[in-house]
Amino acid sequence: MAEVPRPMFKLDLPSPEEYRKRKVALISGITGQDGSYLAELLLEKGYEVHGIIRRSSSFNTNRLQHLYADQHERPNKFKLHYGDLSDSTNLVYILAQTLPTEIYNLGAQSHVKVSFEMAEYTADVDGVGTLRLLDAIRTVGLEKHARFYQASTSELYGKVVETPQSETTPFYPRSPYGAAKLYGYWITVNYREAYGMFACNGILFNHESPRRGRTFVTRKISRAVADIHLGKQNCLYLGNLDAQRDWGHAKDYVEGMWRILQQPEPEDFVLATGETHPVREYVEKAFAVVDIKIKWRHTGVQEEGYDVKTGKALVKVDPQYFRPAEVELLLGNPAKAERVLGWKRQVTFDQLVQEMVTADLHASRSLVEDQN
Ligand code: NDP
Ligand code: GDR
Repeated sequence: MAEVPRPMFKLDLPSPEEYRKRKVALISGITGQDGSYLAELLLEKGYEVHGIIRRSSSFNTNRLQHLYADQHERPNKFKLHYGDLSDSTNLVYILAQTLPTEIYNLGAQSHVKVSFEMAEYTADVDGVGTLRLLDAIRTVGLEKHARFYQASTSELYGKVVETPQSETTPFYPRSPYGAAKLYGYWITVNYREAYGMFACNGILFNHESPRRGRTFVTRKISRAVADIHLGKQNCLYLGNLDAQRDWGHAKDYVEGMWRILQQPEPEDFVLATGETHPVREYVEKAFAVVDIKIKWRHTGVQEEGYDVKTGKALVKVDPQYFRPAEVELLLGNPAKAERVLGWKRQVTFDQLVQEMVTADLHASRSLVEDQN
């Protein structure tokens, strides 16, 4: 291997084998859906967990509240650090301060539709941000000590080239988000090959939960179903009802991330359920949880979903939610993860819908009580 001008400064570290006897994780994107589940999982496994959070004028640690509450029972086990994937110096500082054995890069501008409006920012954080973190690892001399997980995505596949999509399917991203994540994917592969880093991509298909952000379609639907059922909302407005997704539960997927970093060799893995469902099926099943049967009819140019008992339209298509370029079909092949990692999704599609609507019914009801 050719000589490279890193690390910039050498920390006095034990051998990689000795170093890895500790269990210390650093998570970017810890305040997000996956970050919160992963932090929980790693704490349960006895890790010391550090997370990078962005400074915000409003409260952004809701998903981590319960972990803070546990602080007194687990002193020095869970710590948050202000930082940002756009700030290299800060990443170097956090790495030198925390000395992680495993680094999970989950931070991202993760909304596909928003990426069309904030393309440059998305490229900077999701693409170059991955490079910044990888370079920071080398800068502090941790490239042989720490393992690196990159949150890659089924959005890399984009336009359908083949299904089901596996580790060998060619990529064809369809959004600035997908294109930025493509850079993140390849720079991770490149640093593995160039510098012998234990750096892996998890190519994860959509995964959801009651902690999913409310602008993603599953959570938007589950919350609307709860609010419509409780008389707080009249109608749900959606975009493309025919897009098909391979939806699993986030809790299962963070277990897969951890397993990817426990392998003897660094490799890339698809995590998926192997099933696909259209958005309209999610809508139908979500309304069924509150005993509403939805049927579809065309009104002029757009379609609407109505309650078969009352005839009232509860779902309408609003073109503002269409994307300039759409990913029509995602269906993953998790065979390699099942074989090598012994990983398999546990939560079925029906269980996922049930859990999300039930949680939103509870959340929506609590809000009513708060206001009363
Ligand atoms: P979320 O949108 O819920 O969380 C994203 C996280 O990234 C948040 O903690 C957010 O912080 C943080 N973040 C955003 N911008 C920056 C930045 N500039 N610097 C540092 N952190 C930042 O995403 P998910 O938890 O759903 O997804 C986790 C990762 O996995 C993402 O990278 C996503 O692209 C990827 N992915 C997700 C899939 C899914 O189905 N959920 C599937 C495949 C990949 P804040 O709370 O302050 O906004
Ligand atoms: P996606 O998730 O783009 O797959 O990216 P999202 O839930 O946003 O969309 C899924 C599909 O539903 C269609 N859709 C709508 N989507 C949203 N958000 N809002 C709507 O009103 C609506 N109506 C229909 C979309 O067009 C799309 O086809 C998610 C993110 O978590 C990414 O970060 C991750 O990489 C991929 O999943 C895998």
